[in-house]
Amino acid sequence: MTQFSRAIACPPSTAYAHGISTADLGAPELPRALAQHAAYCAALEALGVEVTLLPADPAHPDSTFVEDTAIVTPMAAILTRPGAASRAGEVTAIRPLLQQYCGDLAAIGAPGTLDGGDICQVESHVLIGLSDRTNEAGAEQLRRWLDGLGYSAETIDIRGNARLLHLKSGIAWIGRTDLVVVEALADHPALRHFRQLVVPDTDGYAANCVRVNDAVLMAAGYPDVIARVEALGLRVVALEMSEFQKMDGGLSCLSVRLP
Ligand code: CIR
Repeated sequence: MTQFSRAIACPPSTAYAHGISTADLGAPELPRALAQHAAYCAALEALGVEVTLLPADPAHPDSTFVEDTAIVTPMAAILTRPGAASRAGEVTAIRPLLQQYCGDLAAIGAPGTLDGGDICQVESHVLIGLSDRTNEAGAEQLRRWLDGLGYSAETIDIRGNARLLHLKSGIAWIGRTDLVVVEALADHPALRHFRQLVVPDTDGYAANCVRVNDAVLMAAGYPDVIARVEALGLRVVALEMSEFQKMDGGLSCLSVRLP
């Protein structure tokens, strides 16, 4: 499977608490969020991933969720067009760095909108979530771009599922044919060829985990899900995510990972 050697992340800024949230878990504490972010970056570094930080950006409170701004494959990268108006400008910040690492960049254009959190890559097959952030036009632009790379794609419509902001809020590919998936998505036809580790709704937040090289980064506090992933023979690195969960953010959204 793809080995990651680099990642781009962005620390939460002084405006972090003003980001979009439906979680109803209270306001995030910035010092704690910064400590959790630093631990996340240290975990990536320990797995052999060199992390480059974008400057914290108070003009964009959600900019720490950098995954939503770009999709990177081993061959090429594409900038997204985030579906939330307050996040549109975030793409500008990552563009130069991504250009430096990936060369020429494609971009999703109007009327398409697309958030990276809706994109679940499984080697050369990609699951695209249709959500309140990613519309049909954005999904179709991405599908055509992926087709040009020789990738296949399938959409999963999560609109109407209030628990899922993005597709990857409820699904993660952790290697081979293994998916961690929330109950609500478990029977979806697009997932029929996968072995599914289905997590109960009470542990739904743990479904957003990330396979990075020989380990899986997972949210701490979900011992049952962690034990089941470990039972597949995988090493788990558990990370405190409370201050990101408060702002509807999962583990995957804190980085753009690059081969
Ligand atoms: C937002 O609503 O856009 C942010 N507060 C959270 C984004 C989380 N992104 C992700 O899971 N990929």
